Amino acid sequence: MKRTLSILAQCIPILASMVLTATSQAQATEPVKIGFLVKQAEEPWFQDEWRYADQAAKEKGFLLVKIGIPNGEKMMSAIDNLAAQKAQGFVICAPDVKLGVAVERAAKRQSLKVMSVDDQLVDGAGKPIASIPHMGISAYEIGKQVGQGIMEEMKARKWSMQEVGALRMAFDQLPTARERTQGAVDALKAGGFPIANIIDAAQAKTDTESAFNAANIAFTKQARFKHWLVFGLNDEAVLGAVRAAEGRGLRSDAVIGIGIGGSKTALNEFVKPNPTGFYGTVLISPKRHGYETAINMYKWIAENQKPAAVTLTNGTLMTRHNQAAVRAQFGL
Ligand code: FCA
Repeated sequence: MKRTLSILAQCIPILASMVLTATSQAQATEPVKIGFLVKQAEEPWFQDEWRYADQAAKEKGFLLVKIGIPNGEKMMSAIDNLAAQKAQGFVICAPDVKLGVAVERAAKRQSLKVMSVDDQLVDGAGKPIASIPHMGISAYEIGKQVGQGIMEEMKARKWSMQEVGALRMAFDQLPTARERTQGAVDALKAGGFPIANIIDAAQAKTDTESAFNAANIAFTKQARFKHWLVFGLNDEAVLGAVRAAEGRGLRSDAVIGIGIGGSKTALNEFVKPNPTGFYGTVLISPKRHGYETAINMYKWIAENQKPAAVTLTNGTLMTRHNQAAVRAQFGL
């Protein structure tokens, strides 16, 4: 009996170490799986982001799970779904930044790492959640580039500013949208544009259709202007307004619109044989936002390297004339 006990005692550490080795092997071989959740999967910008995130997955050999999350409910079930599939983390552009606390809580509960892209998540008081790493655009600066671009083109056309309206396509509940259009407004003011001629058109959503509807109302109310400048948070906002202007007979000789993005929405306009009121866009980088965030998340999971708290990317004005060169500069 004594002998059996002593053999057993000798075996325990061996058994324990076998169990430990098996567990750590399981952890080491558990494939890295990363979610990439976006609020508007049909928007070309987000399609591009996904495409570049896929490239990162291929390069590093991790699995990428792409899910569209048009509302809070879909977002919460996507996070649960990722946990059920044993993902270790996700990158997110939420349908509403005020869902920030819910995102962070769900991620913690499921032991998932989380970082945000494009739209920075905020807490109940509207303050950015510093513990969630973020990659976004330098919204105010990029907005200023938009404002300077439309002012320059307006001056080149020698329009009399008194006859020009400037349409701000507004989506003010989203901080990055507010900052972008504020940058443009400030550039207009700095260029001497009359403040009274800046007109707001509030969009219900950030897509082309909502922009079209909002702009139509504004154009009807402000029929006194002969020419229009148009700016907003993205290419869809400006495109919707440009289409609404066309419906009222205002074409490329009467409208100067500059968007933000530079994905297919803008490129489709540039390849049309005749220029439209969609004069240009500030190209931002879906490659950095898709590829780099996915790589950052991978390194966080596999190498325990937490991404920088905030990374802001910049943009370059692109028109139909310089599109190829500017895109090449961005490695697109
Ligand atoms: C926001 C906008 C998108 C895109 C992105 C960088 O999420 O809604 O259209 O501009 O920022």
